[in-house]
Amino acid sequence: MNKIKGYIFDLDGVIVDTAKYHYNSWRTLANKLGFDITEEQNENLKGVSRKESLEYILSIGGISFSDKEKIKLAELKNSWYVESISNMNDSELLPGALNLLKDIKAQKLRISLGSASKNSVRILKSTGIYDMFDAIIDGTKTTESKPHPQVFLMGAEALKLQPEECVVFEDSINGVKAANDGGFISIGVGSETTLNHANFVLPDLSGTSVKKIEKRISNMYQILDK
Ligand code: B16
Ligand code: MG
Repeated sequence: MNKIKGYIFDLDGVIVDTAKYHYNSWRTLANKLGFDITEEQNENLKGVSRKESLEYILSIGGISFSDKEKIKLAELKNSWYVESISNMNDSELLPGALNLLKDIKAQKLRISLGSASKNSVRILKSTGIYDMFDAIIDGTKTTESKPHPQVFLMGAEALKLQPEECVVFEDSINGVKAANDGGFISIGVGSETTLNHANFVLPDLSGTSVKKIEKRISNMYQILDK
């Protein structure tokens, strides 16, 4: 078993709950186009890029637009989204996220972001955790969307580590698949049933620590070695 030296975090659903802001903004767009979207449909948008999310929304409404019009619609949604996250602060960090980040830093291990969002820097800065990241890989740097492992492979590379030396925290099925396919240890954050392909699942990050994560991983390998 490799020593874990790098911790790669998805953003929405792991560090902050921006899904509710995405939902409201997509819903406003859908309503303006004459239809509605449900919270269940919003689940399918988690971890999905802005462009692909728009395609999904338009498919729900059964409406087609030209590529140029789609760019305008995505920009419009993003302007509402950016407005809604403009007042975010550290109170919106999800339980345990800050403590775990501090623990990783204290142990001199490395941290990268691995997010689809093109607004990640803004969110990390407004929640006060930007400086804790050694690398930030997000939708402004990637060409492929999860479940493609690119975002995490770029994260490991930026940390100068091999995938086997890194864990990935993810709340989406596509993100867990991306981590697994890239050769990372995947830790699902959320429902055990939904994220059953992760190496293991935590309900959230509260109460966890580098030590506890290392122990879970070492137990996992002990079982595999038997
Ligand atoms: P933006 P993650 C994802 O974040 C969100 O879950 C997803 O709903 C959103 O469409 C995507 O970021 C792109 O976000 O419009 O800000 O570029 O989970 O990959 O951190
Ligand atoms: Mg996510």
